[in-house]
Formats: sequence, structure tokens, C-alpha cells
Amino acid sequence: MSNNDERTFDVIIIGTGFAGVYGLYRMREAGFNVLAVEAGDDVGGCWYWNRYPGLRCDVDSLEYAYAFSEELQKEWRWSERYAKQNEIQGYISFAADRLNLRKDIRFNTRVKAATFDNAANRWTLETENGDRLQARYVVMATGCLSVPNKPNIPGIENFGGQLIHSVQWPKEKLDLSDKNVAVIGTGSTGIQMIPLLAQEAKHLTVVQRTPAFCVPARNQEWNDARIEYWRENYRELRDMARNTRAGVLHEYGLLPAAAVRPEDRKADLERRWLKGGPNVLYGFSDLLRNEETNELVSEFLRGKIAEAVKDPETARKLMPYEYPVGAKRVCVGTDYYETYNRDNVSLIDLRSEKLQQIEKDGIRTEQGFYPVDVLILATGYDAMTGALLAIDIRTTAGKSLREQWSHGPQTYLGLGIAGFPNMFVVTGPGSPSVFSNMVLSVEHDMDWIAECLDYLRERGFPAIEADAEAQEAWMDHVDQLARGTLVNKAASWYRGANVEGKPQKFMPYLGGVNTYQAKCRDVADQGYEGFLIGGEAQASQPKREMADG
Ligand code: N01
Repeated sequence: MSNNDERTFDVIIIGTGFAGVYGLYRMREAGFNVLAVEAGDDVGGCWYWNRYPGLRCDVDSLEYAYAFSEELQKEWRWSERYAKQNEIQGYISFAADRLNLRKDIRFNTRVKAATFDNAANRWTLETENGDRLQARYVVMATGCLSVPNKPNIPGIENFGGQLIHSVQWPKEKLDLSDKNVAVIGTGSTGIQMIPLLAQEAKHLTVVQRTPAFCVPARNQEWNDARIEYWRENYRELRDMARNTRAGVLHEYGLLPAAAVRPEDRKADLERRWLKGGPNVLYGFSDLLRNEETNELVSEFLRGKIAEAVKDPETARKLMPYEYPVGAKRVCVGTDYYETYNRDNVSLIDLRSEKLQQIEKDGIRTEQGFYPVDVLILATGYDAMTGALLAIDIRTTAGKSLREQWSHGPQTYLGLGIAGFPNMFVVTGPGSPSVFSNMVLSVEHDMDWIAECLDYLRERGFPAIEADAEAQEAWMDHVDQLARGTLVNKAASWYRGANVEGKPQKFMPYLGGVNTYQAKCRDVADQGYEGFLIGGEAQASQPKREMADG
């Protein structure tokens, strides 16, 4: 394949994580001429880039897997409830090999610009290697959590030791045995790595800006009976998951807390706590809508911190009070709180101990100096919009996505963007995405896109674009759903609050996976209602036609 490909592909997919790998297969099976491009040198997306110690998924592995293929399901055996990074990356890689996809993936190819020619109905992609690629449709499978957030921490440029962002963890093993290590950030990433770093490092200093709620994983190896049960029933089980609000087979309590007797509430929380994973958050139906319910669960979780951490002062520092539980992502960890009982672990709680600056060999706060040889930024991502806006996306009609989203993202169903024809986003802002089982959601989105492209092909329509009015109505709906809950009471990455200067707007759709997928189905059944379909109609007329399509 030459670098400057003269061909116009039907579809180019950007990214080969779970979404891109499935999308490539799905589009190919539908008879499209499809290419995937990937910045890394292997498939896996976030599971390729991230390889920090302790990284696992916090959705059961049997559910955090493709559902579309009986063969994949039968041939792959997950070893544990919460699979490790290398096992998940291995699985995506296995799928790519088994489905013979690699020949249609260009690795080490990062797209830097994409321009839609409104007259020719064609996208041209420019890569950092200087290649140009053309396609009628582009599918952004670039991931919600892929661009690292590197905050401007005072003095960080003066640090003389080894500085690592969790997303760019070195491939070679780090020997930390005689090192003073510090971690900045106590989200899911920090919480997974902290217990393991504490076991390895001479001393570990944790810098906490906001404490997270962390529930115990209670990870375990799968036994054969469990695996067999899933293999035999996997179609039904996956369909059941699709019909839930998170796309995961949690045990969803149907009642608000007020409808449950006080003694039963506590017993149910305890039972769920022992079961492990996020189940403890699904006991009451109104956790995210009712402040009293939320406080009840928050207080239960704070009580667990007090039980786990021996020093009451440290325990108090680790307790979140400033936001409702669930309004920031609840973390799933192993021995996280217990780690603070170790002699070689210190906690800098920035709420009570102000950071002055990072210096050449450590961290200076108002209360002291902490020597550091290795400084780890577990500071998260420019989530949901970062990877899309990292590409300069424009049209010859004068649109720029960076300009259009300067006040926050706007999409129709998370899938289409008004003003940008023939471009689809997978798990985009305005879809359940990060509030769902991502694997289930990416499969849904890719299926929907492939069916839509098939519809256009059958009818000879060369262009489709989200209608601006439908988009506005959808985003109002997304906003209303968030306003009906407590989620706006936290400075979370769901709202862009973690990145300096980013517009703050709650981005995921909170109506549930089941409702969302039904809505997408209706839109398709109504001839892609809310989309403008343009071009030379050879069959039935679309509902509305694009002005210049
Ligand atoms: O990132 P985060 P993450 N000074 O943004 C702190 C998924 N994931 O990589 O809370 C000091 O959650 C920041 O503080 P604050 C999962 O969806 C899944 O941990 O903003 N601190 C916070 O403590 C997750 O939610 C898995 O006040 C600063 C931390 O850095 C998402 O990825 C594993 C700071 C960032 O936490 C992101 O998780 C890992 C500053 N200037 C990740 N800036 C699993 O499947 C930021 N912080 C298990």
C-alpha cells in the first residue's frame, strides 16, 4: 500500500481499540472498502497505551468483551473477574488476528487533520507522517479517555528525576526498590497503582487534591463452571445486559432508599459491599437523584474508610465530603485504603496542606519537603472531546470543529455532528459512553453506523449530516437529564472540570443504555430522523434534504 493512497475508501476508521477493531470487521462484512488507521504499533486503544502497575478493568471480564461473535466467546477464556491490562490487550489482539483484520490497519499513523470537501462529499485525512488518505465516510473511534491531562503544576518543569504520566508508562520494567516515588492523583488510575507502588518503592508519597470513593474489587479467578455457564448462555446474558441502564449485569435495586426499611438498607449495603465491585452503588434506584439517599450511601462508604485506615487523621483526609457519591467516577480498588497503614506511605492532602511547588528533587508544601526520585502523574485525561479536538477537523464550507465546540461539545445522539457530513463518532459526547459498558456501547454504535451506511448505499445517497435543530434538541435533553440528578455537583471529568480552560458541561447521556439504544433504533426506523440526507436519490426520498448536499 503506497503512503499517499490514490483510492477513496468507503470508510476510514480512526483508532483500533475495541471500537475500531469491531468496526473494521463490521464494515468489511457489510461489503465496504474500509481502512483503519492507528497511532500505536498494535491494536488495543487505551489498553495498548496504558500499562501502569495494577491496571485492570472494573467491569467483569465476561461482560467487558465482544458479544457479536460466538467463536470469539468460545475460543477465549478470561482468567479473572477483573482482567489485567495485558489480558485485555491480548484479547483485542486475538480478535484482530482471528478476524484477519491487520492487513487493513495502518499502524504508527496518527491523523492530524481531516477536511471534508462539501462539493465532492469526501474526507481527506492528513497524518503526522505526511500521508494523505481519502474516504467517503470517517468513523472516529478515537476513545473517550485517550489524551492525557497534563496539568500545569507549579515548578514541574524544574523536576530533575523521572517524570511519568500514567498513560505513557514505559514498556521496560521500572526498578523502584530504592526510590522515593510520588503519585499525583487519586482517581481510578492512582487508586489502582498506589497499593502496588507502595509494595515496591522505598517510600511512596500520594498527593491528593480530592479524595475518591473507592469500593473493594474482590477480584477472583473464574472457575470452569462460571465460564461454562457464560458460554452456554451468553446470547441471553448479553441481551439482558443490553436491556439495563448501564449495559452491565449489576444487581439493580428497584426501590428508592425511602421505600426500604432502615435496617434492611444497611444489611443490603453490607451484602453488596462484600460482593465487591460497584454493586454497592446500585442498591437504591435514586442514588443520583436524592440527596438523602446519596448521603446514606456516602456515609456508609466513609465508615468503611474509618474501619480500614488505622490513623484517624489519615482516615479523615481520605474521606470525600465535597461531592455526592457517583457524581465523580467511583473507583474499584484492592487494598487501597489499607495501603495508608504502611510505614512507607505518606499522604499530602492538598485541602489541608497547600502545595508550594515541585522542586528539582521533591515536592514542597507549606508543611514540609518530600524527597522524590520518580514523579507519577495519575492526573487523568482530556476526556470525551480531547481526542476529537486533537485532530483539526474542518469542511470546505468553512466549519471547524474546534471553533464549533469552543463552548462545549454538541452532537446528535453522540453519533453525528451538524455541519460535519459523513463523519460519525463512536461513544461520543451525548451518548451513554462512559456511563455504560464501553464494549457493549461501541458494538451498538458501530452496528448503527454500518446499518446507516448500508441504507445510504442502497438508496444512492452520498451524504448524511446531523440536523442542527435535532442536535440542539438532543443536547437539551442530555442536559435536562443531568440537571435532574446530582452529577453537576461535582467538579468531574464528565463535565470537563479537570482540564484548565475546558468548557464545563456534563457530557454523557444519563437516560440509560436501554433507552438510548431504543431511541437510536427509532431514529433509524424513521429513515434517520433528525439527519439530513443529501445527494442523488435513486430510491425513496429522504424526509429532509441537505441544502447543499
Ligand atoms: O483520572 P481522573 P484517572 N493537581 O481524572 C487529580 C477510567 N479508568 O486516570 O479529583 C493535583 O479520574 C484529580 O484530582 P481532582 C475511569 O473511567 C478506568 O484516574 O480533579 N491533582 C484526580 O484525583 C476513570 O474515571 C480504569 O481534584 C490533580 C486525578 O488527578 C477515568 O479513566 C482505570 C491535578 C485524576 O483522576 C479517568 O481515571 C483507570 C492537579 N493539577 C481509569 N489535576 C478501570 O477500568 C488532576 N488531579 C479500572
